[in-house]
Amino acid sequence: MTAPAQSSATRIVHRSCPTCEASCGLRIEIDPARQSVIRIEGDPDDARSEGYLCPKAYAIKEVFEDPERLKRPIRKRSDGSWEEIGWDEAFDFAAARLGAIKREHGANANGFYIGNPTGHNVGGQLYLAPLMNALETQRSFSAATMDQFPQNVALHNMLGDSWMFPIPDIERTRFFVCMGGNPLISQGSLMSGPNAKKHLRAIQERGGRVVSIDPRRTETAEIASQHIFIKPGADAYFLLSVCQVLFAEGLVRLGRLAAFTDGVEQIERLATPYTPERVAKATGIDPETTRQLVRDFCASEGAWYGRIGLCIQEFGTLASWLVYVVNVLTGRLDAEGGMMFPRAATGRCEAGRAAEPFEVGRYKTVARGIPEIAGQLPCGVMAEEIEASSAGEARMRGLVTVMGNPVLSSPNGERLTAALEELEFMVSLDIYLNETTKHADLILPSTVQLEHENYDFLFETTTVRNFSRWSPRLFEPEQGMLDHWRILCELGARMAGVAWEVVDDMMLKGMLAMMLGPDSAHPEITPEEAYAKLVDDHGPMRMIEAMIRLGPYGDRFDEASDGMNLTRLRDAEHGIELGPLEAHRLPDAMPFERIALAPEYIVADVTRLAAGLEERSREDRLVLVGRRQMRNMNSWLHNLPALAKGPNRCTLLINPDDATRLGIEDGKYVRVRSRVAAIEVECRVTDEMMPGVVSLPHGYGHRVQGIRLSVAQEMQPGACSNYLTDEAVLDLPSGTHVANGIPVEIQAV
Ligand SMILES: Nc1nc2c(c(=O)[nH]1)N[C@H]1C(S)=C(S)[C@@H](COP(=O)(O)OP(=O)(O)OC[C@H]3O[C@@H](n4cnc5c(=O)[nH]c(N)nc54)[C@H](O)[C@@H]3O)O[C@H]1N2
Ligand SMILES: Nc1nc2c(c(=O)[nH]1)N[C@H]1C(S)=C(S)[C@@H](COP(=O)(O)OP(=O)(O)OC[C@H]3O[C@@H](n4cnc5c(=O)[nH]c(N)nc54)[C@H](O)[C@@H]3O)O[C@H]1N2
Ligand code: SF4
Ligand SMILES: [Mo]
Repeated sequence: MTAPAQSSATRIVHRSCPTCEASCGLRIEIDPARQSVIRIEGDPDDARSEGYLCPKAYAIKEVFEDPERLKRPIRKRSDGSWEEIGWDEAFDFAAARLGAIKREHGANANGFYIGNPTGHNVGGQLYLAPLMNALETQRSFSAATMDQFPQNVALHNMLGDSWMFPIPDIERTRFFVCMGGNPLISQGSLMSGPNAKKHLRAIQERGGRVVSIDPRRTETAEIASQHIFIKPGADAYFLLSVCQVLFAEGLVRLGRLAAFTDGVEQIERLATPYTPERVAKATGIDPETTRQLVRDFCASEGAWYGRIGLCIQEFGTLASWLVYVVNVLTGRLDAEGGMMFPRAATGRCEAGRAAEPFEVGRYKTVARGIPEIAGQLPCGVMAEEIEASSAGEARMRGLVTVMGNPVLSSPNGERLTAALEELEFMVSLDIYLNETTKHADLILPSTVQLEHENYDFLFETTTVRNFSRWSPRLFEPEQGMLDHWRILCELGARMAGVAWEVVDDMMLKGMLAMMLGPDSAHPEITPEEAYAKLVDDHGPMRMIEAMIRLGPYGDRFDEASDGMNLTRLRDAEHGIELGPLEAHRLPDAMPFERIALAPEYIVADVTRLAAGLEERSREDRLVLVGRRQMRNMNSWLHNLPALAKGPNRCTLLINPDDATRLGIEDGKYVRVRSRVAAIEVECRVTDEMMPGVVSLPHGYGHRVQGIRLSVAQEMQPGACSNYLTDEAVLDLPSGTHVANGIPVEIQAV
């Protein structure tokens, strides 16, 4: 492979792209003297991405160059304008205000919201702890309750670890069923792997099949061997009918899983009434299609995968759980070509972990009495928890948002917009003055991707191929800029009244004490010896170093061994390739001794499902689902010209029959109304939509005053689909919101 020409003043550096889960390898040409990026290409030597990249790869350059991104803390003046202040003053201000609220009204008078990019930044993720410890609040919100939380709940109850995701063995499978996901666009979620199109095509090229089950004929469905329309929210009915067919036709084969799985008979009892005929009206799927799909799946090795379309819906936990049940009943869990468990270099999926208790209802929301579930509250209740009219004296008065834009990404954004104004104090860790952070009293901006080092921490547990990757800092940040971890650590430390260095050391030493010592798996080294050997003085890479050296590929702090350590990791320009996923990791790698196929907590919700069948079979209301797009990442890439250019993308897709019935024309604007609000959007009439279902992307809605996103406002303002999302409707076992399957009315305007 010949490298492209390069001038002598420039340098080629490699790092991974932190924008989406795929974590593609990038080859970046920079001019160090000018601190500028000249070119971004896919890294052909990255074993996972092999040179692939998508248009969003340019986000790291464009965010870095964006003149509107914030570089210094800004504080709101009493007239609503903003002034830059120093870090010292900013930290003191935030700590004093949050501290005062805590003292006067109790810890729960503060709350926090954690947004998606936190998962893409190792420092952000690891240093949430000091802030949370200082706040001590039960009001903990995050994007998880608009995302994968039903899957967490299912896995917690089945395997004993909510973050132990089985990942489709996309590189080897011969039959891939994809429900409620569009990997061609998302690049695979909880199936993190670059170039989904290549992988799906390869399945077909080796004689296998790809089946998409989705209310929209998505980009993935377009290249699939088969696409089946399903009515939104009906997946649990459909999956129970899949189980019914498996039992009725004698196709249940647990294989080696049988030795450590409980609850098979109970699943059979639950599934028996749900014949494909009985659920056909509710799902919109012809019974013979279901039967044939089940037979075909069983005839070949395969992986049955479900993603966000199955999560943010009325029966999110049941649907997510049943996907895993189908994989177990067919012996595809933990098997080659099926769904397997990655082996993270940081060792988070190894034998010997204790199961975390699954706790529910230790506390409840004030306004509606919604129980906490494993420490989470639904993010869409933030507004009612803030409003004096709903939560009274026990209301939330202080809020910290960390890399999140809940006004656009969580339910009933208009209500949240108004509620945020009622807060006594709000501080946002964010790089933009946007729809959410404009309500803050203080914004704390961090360095951006090219200005800090990173480690792909979360996605080594969700990858389609084992890898470990560190990414270097390419440019020195301007003086006075801080990394995420420093900001979070220092904010927590100031609230606790200690120096951030002390908090940083305490965290690390606490971790080492848990991992090492006489009774641990590593009696050969003491926590003190390990501490002395760590390369960095501060920051997240110390914790990563400890995890890696004690992890499955690590050097156990023995420099003579050829195992992984931080120096070797940092020297590996293209990341460290750790091979394909391995089968037969269960039961050792899960905290439970046996798979609980029918956990009581989840099975209890089948009653709610059963009660809804008749109504679902009858109804013919129009419902709204979401849609991801190649050049978006949730709400935050619209201010980047390279990604925002082109025609309006915030369009409502509607089936021609529905359009004719409602008198709607292609290209015209329509008003979409839900129980909570109405918005106006441009309409596209297309038979890619299932009749009765319309689709709108989320993350738009930049036409508001007081934000600094002029490119987004000019090029892709759109309207906010989550203004329509009803915060009152929940998937009960997980407290996750229903953003897919929202009943709407549509009118031409
Ligand atoms: N209707 C509907 N709603 C959805 C979804 C859906 O499918 N349909 N999907 C849901 C899902 S899966 C998710 S994950 C959520 C996302 O929900 P959120 O995480 O709340 O929203 P984002 O748009 O990702 O907001 C990211 C924020 O982080 C800031 N940011 C980005 N990069 C950096 C950085 O490097 N440093 C700092 N300090 N800040 C940064 C951005 O400015 C922005 O404010 O949306 C959810 N909402
Ligand atoms: N380009 C791009 N990539 C992204 C993101 C992005 O915003 N843009 N966001 C990232 C994030 S945060 C996440 S969580 C992942 C999500 O990754 P995916 O899960 O692949 O997300 P979507 O593309 O939203 O796919 C959801 C699909 O579910 C379908 N659907 C809706 N309701 C139902 C239903 O009731 N049943 C069924 N069976 N299907 C339904 C929708 O039509 C849609 O095709 O993507 C990540 N990658
Ligand atoms: S697919 Fe994701 S990780 Fe790969 S270049 Fe695009 S945004 Fe970056
Ligand atoms: Mo997400």
